Amino acid sequence: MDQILQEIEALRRQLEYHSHRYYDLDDPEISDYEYDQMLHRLMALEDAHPEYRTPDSPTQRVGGFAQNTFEPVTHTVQMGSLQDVFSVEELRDFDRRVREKIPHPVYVAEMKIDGLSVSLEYEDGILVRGSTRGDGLVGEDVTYNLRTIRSIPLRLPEPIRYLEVRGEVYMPRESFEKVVAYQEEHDLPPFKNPRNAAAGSLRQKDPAITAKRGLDIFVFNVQQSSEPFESHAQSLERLAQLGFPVSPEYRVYEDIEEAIRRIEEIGRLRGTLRFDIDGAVLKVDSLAQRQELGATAKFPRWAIAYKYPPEEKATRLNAIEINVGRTGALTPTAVFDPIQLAGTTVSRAVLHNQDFINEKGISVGDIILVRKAGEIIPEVVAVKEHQPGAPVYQIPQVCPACGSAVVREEGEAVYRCPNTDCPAQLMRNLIHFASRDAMDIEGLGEALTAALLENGLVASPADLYTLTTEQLEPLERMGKKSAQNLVEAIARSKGQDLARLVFALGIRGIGQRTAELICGVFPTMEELMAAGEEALSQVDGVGPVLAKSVADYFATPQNQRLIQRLREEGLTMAASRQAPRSDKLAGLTFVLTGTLPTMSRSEAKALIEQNGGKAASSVSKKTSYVLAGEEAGSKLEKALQLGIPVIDEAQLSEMLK
Ligand code: 0OX
Repeated sequence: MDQILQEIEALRRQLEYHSHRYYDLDDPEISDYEYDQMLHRLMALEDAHPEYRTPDSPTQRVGGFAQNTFEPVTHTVQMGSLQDVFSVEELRDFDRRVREKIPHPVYVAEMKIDGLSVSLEYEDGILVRGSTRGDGLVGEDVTYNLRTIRSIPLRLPEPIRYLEVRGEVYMPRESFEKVVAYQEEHDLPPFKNPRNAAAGSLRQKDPAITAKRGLDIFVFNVQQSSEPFESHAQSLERLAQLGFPVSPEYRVYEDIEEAIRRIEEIGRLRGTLRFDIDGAVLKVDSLAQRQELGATAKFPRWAIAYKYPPEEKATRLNAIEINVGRTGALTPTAVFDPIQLAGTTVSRAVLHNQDFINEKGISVGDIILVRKAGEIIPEVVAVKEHQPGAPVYQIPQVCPACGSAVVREEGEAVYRCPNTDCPAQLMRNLIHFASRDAMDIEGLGEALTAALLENGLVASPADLYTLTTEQLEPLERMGKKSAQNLVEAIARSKGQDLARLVFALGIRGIGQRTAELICGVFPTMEELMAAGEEALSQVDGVGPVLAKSVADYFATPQNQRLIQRLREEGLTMAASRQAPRSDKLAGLTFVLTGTLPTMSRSEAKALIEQNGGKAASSVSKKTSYVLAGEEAGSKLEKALQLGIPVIDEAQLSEMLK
């Protein structure tokens, strides 16, 4: 046999063995470093000899060579959905309807995992395709992403001719917390809840990103199989035997009341689980009886979903904090004794505005009811026990940051601090100015901005551009290198185009999209400043309110001075002619090397950045792709060594289509 193939197969056997020791036995024999080296060697060999790549190779767990196509997949067996009910009485009605046809049904009660339904297809024991549920009839091919989920077997212990299983991909709470921290640290848009995070992760083009998100799965149904089954419970047992993680702690009942007690118990256990559930499912066990019961136009008659009400807890409201936002809006936040809700500890909730507080009659010291309705941010439902005699909380009439008298404009629900020099507003403004979608100044986060303000180093976004490494170095947790990096990042941001700058200015109501629309019509700062309310309101997608907001902003002398200073510092005051922005490359890091056929390196870099990607200067394990042209040198070699995929200019263009 070919020597290369022999080495490939030996590496696969070793990697499978060590992965089993690490993940299943929690008893590794080799270091992570040694494991990674073997894996990268295998990746490099498979890259060099794609004819030897197999769908069950350990390299499939980390992604890297292929992109998901999201091709439509027509499900051979429809992936139906369940009828939802919200009361125990409706479960009894369901049982009565079942018993009209089946006098003595056996039921299976399961948890309803809050994730995304997927189908996994195995041929001769090999996972050949995985797809999302879609509308139940047609889903999308996400095979490469699903292969990165560790608990999904790539190869079954027996070469079963054909098997299609259905399961729910979810993000365990532990993974979710890590993802939240990562997104925050890298100024990336946050996910609302584990379900959204799982959905976003499964819909990544690049499986290497999915691989890092810590997804997991529970399977709960055999869709099709070359092996016959008589009951659901029997099929779940078989799936467990084949190595699938099956529906957790499912139970079998002959009495509906016992099944209901179990469903209520699952409801109480909800907060203690490693994952989110949004209900319980009750299913008829016998597959023949399922046939007999059939389905309505929408749902099967043999199964039903019971949805739990959002978990609520009582706690003491200890304080109400007031935060001053970028536009001066005063937002009250409830601070209460920590409680466990949906598996996480919470101690704060937004109170929105004075009307919300009045409506619920909230005072500090009250016992309040808090719930988490699927979102990270919890909400105050009601006051449970009012502190006798305490008046309803009033938002202060002066700004807590600068002491200016607050104003509430007609038709607005919020109080605002009118002082544009207010330190709290300035802080929010600077953070927004530097954020990823605005000027994208890497490294300028909340803590550093606060330090710059406290030390009197900046009082306006324009001051950022005069900062020197000497001024930065003495700041806490700031070394020579990071000071240098920050100064460079600030200088780089001068090249951002007009739309980013306009968004960065933080004009009230002007988001990224509106800024782009406006700059499409007024492509220079001069034209934009001269435009006036009337002309601005003619821009497609810009109504009179936004037009007024922009015109007012540029009519204010203080803002005109800011623009003038930014111009003097050398910021770009024109819209770019480059391809439109997208987030197609979000989360991907590229390293450029060699001469590209049609683009200069800096054009390619701008293109990557405009589409949400990053361009780095050296190849490391964090590199997603090396973009190589002619006469590529050591970076290309390094990429091959590390098994990092190498693409050319045409492939980059393909990714942007
Ligand atoms: C879940 C879940 C979803 C399978 C065939 C028709 C009903 N989210 O955990 N669906 C089903 O059952 C489907 N069971 C589950 N456990």
